Amino acid sequence: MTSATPAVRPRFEDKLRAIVGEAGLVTAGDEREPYEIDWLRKWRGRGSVVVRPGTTEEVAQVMRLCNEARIPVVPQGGNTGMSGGATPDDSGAQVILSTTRLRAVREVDPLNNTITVEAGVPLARVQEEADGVNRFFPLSLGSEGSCTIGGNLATNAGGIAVLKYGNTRDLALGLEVVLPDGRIWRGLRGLRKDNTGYDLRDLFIGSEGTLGIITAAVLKLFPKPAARATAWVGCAGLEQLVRLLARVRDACGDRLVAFEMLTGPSLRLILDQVADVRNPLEGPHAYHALIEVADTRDEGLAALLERSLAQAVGDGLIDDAAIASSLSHRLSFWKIREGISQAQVRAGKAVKHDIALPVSVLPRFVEAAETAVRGVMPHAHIVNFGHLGDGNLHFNVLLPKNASAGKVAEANALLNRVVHDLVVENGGSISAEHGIGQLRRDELRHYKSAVEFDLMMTLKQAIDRNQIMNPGKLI
Ligand code: FAD
Ligand code: 2HG
Ligand code: ZN
Repeated sequence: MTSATPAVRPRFEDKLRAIVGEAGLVTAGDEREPYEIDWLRKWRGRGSVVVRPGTTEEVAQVMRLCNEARIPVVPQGGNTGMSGGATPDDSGAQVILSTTRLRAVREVDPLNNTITVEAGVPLARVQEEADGVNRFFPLSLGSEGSCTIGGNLATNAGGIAVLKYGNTRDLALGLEVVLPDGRIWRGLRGLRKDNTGYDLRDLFIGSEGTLGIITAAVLKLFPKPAARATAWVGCAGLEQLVRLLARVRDACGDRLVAFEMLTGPSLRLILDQVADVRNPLEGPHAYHALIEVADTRDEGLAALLERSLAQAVGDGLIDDAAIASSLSHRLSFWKIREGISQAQVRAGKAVKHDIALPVSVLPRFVEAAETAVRGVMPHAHIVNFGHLGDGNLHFNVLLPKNASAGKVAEANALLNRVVHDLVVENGGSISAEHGIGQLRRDELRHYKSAVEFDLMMTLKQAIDRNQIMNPGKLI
């Protein structure tokens, strides 16, 4: 036996500090707090430390260290996710890995129509960079000022332009990913064609931080629209809106970019909770749509939309419509639509259902779902709105602000079962765009077939052998 004093092992934190420097570490409790609570203020956890690497190599070293020490890692981008995926548990043992210092725009290539950005770049910055070279990046969400490209990819975010451009998965060409053991997959290819085996890119998109850290991506750019026309429509029922959607699409083709829906009660909630918004139409309507068409050339776009809507009013399909007459008028329509999440947070506690169904099925689904919800909760405040054009509804139920955590959990379980059973019976999905996170983890287990779940688990175990990536989320 040696009598030498055993070397004191440097604390884990010091090892992290040696990799990322002082600027890359947040240790104090009050400074950690913004990373430990989500945007909705629905989940609160406690991390051991927040680490903010500044380069892919630093991410790789941090992951190697955590993997060797078997320390769980919770990836976090802008922390705007709606499923609790970026919040640590309350053990105080998990490291929060924030990508907010991975902020470089590595390349903009207008000839290849691509942009290569690091994961922590906010979505709005990508839109601006594209605009700067006369191109367009179409992903658009209410959170675009704060959410990051890494988070968009990890959740496969949807938003308002999916019906024309697809979701984030459709907008990504290549990825760079740090694996749980610290190896780096350098897949930043700007190719439209690449048939070289299993599609690893698509495996990481939508994996919600459970398979690795996305550190950079090559994204597609598009021609910049030169003209837009925007309308607000009121009508009596969802059936009418679905028929209007088909008509506008027939008339405008792929110039139709957005077709968003708000029920009367959803609009009421926004008007009550959000400052400086007003109903674009006279009088109440059971359903509203915000419709936007865009084109690279302005060849009577507004007139085309106007004609199509005038005909729909004439045929009694819709009751009223307003076309935005200026940019500020257009933005006032979008301000209403984008106020809905904040309005829910201000007014109560929402039980959220982020569901997708075939568009043609939506009217009968909504009728059945409203009846079923009222069957178990007669006075339910249903806040139903969403991206009608791509079949994605946010069929939420708002509970009072003072509802206890127990009551919220109880209502969540009860309403999830009622709504999700109907979704699945109608060929739909229990998560259209917000992902599974911790919110729908039990629901995923409940509804996935044994084969599908087993395949997902096999992939998870193969890539994250020590199960350190975002435990308790998704799978
Ligand atoms: P975070 O919230 O930080 O993380 C989300 C998930 O991704 C977590 O599981 C996290 O672990 C993982 N993650 C984050 N970064 C990485 C990375 N680099 N590598 C690996 N995993 C990572 N969503 C929509 O789809 N459509 C909408 O219309 C929409 N509107 C919204 C409006 C508002 C007002 C708000 C607050 C949110 C909205 N969202 C919407 C939800 C949210 O903005 C998106 O899910 C967004 O993609 C999350 O990005 P983020 O950077 O904030 O990710
Ligand atoms: C939206 O469509 C977002 O506005 C948020 O996806 C939905 O607040 C919600 O439930
Ligand atoms: Zn949405």
